[in-house]
Amino acid sequence: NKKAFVFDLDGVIVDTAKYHFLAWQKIAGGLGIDFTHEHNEQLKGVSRVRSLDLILELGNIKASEEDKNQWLVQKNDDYLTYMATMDESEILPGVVRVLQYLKDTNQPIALGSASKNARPILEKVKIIHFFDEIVDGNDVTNAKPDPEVFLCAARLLHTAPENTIVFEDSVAGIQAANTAGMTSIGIGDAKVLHEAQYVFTDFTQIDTKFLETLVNK
Ligand code: B16
Ligand code: MG
Repeated sequence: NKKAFVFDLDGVIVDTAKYHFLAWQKIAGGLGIDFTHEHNEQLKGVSRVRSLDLILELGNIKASEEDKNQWLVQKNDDYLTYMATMDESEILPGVVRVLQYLKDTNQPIALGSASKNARPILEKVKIIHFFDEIVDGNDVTNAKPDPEVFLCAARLLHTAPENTIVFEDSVAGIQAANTAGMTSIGIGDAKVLHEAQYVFTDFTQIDTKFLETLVNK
């Protein structure tokens, strides 16, 4: 059966979590909220709007839509400034080798990300050419753990969900892949990602033999 491979962006292909963190910390700091790395974990895979709501909940702050919109713009402006400095060195270890193997064996590849900045990031780190389809925060209405983003990617790649394999670093993303009936592969901490069917600390741990079994499953 023909397979398809879907990659999350932040935390899977590039380590942008640190930039999201710095940008959110500035917003939170301005509001007198103590926003830590631990809090940031809970924002992984979560949309920009929902992330702000979670930060405001943390500080017990009720805000007008106007204020919220202004903070969302500020946060993204800041994030874009960090993004401007990104290059190939930000690609996480082992990612290119896995993408190259899939390309060499003619596997359909898509991006499935909650980020609205996905395309420019892929361009900046120079790996956009690996992707047959890109589904991101501009294309979907329901954020992970809703399976919409991955179902949309599978549809565009003309592959059934049960033949689609998802690489994800967030709990919400693993849940989305599982709900879609896809094979979920967690990238990160096995304790955090215990709902995933397979977990690897990073792509250097994924060998060609494992990729072959996925392709031929
Ligand atoms: P943006 P992913 C997610 O991307 C990030 O994990 C999350 O931290 C971020 O808030 C979200 O994208 C929205 O990003 O502000 O750039 O639209 O992990 O689904 O690739
Ligand atoms: Mg992610």
